[in-house]
Amino acid sequence: MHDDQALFQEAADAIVDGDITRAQEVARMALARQIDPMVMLEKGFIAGLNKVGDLFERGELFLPELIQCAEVMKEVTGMLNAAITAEKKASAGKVLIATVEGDFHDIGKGIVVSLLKAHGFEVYDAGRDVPIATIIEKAEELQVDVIGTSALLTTTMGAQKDLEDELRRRGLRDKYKTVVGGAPVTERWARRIGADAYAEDANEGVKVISELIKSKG
Ligand code: B12
Repeated sequence: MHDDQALFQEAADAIVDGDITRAQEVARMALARQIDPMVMLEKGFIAGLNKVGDLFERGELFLPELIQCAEVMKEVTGMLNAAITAEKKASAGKVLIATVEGDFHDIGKGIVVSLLKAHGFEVYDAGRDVPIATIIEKAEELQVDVIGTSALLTTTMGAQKDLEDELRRRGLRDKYKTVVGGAPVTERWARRIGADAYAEDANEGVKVISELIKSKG
């Protein structure tokens, strides 16, 4: 709808401007209009954050501004994630999600966690900057079906490979299904390191994790 388009644009602009008041207002409007929170995130706020990333990469925006934009983004994803989690169903499987060690990016991970919960998965969010040993200990403690990791930096993606190697070394590789995600991560990377799956975004994440759990039997 035309009005929704205008709201998506306002959402993106509020993120680029790092304007918390405007962003909260837009998020509240979206909730009141009952726009699907995932659509609002993807077409509005995430579009804005991607623009912020591009400006930062081109040197047109600096770290303090990037941090400000990210804080505004965290605030609105919190508001919209709460709306995503509203519908609860029976357990569809247990999933552990973490951002790997050295990596503080957790906005995307948070969206994946919320959408999985909304689809009835039992999700344990291990947080960000999580060492591999902690990921494995938590997976063992909670007896999860799937371990999902997020990496947003080319310098931290290697931890996803280290996780595969460490699971194998401990004789645990066949016990868990693994899925990897994050902006620099690709299907090819997943295959190369021996992960079971890759997902480009939260929607695809829910789909592939459902398939992985089915294939576990
Ligand atoms: C916001 C942001 C920050 C924030 C993070 C705040 C937070 N709490 O998350 C702050 C300001 C802290 C930050 C810091 C840094 N950042 Co930064 N950041 C970004 C930015 C702009 C957006 C990331 C984001 O949240 N995107 C929106 C979410 C929704 O998308 P997403 O994370 O990709 O997640 C989706 C999918 O990937 C997928 N997914 C993600 N994980 C998983 C996991 C699973 C299991 C599944 C199934 C799916 C899945 O689903 C998600 C939802 O659809 C990106 C640019 C970009 N376009 O990616 C740079 C970017 C990632 N940052 C970058 C850099 C360089 C840094 C710093 C090193 C800057 C510095 N000089 O200090 C630091 C590093 C800090 C650290 N050690 O981690 C670079 C990385 C370059 C590289 N090649 O590695 C980027 C690409 C910017 C750029 N173009 O230069 N950053």
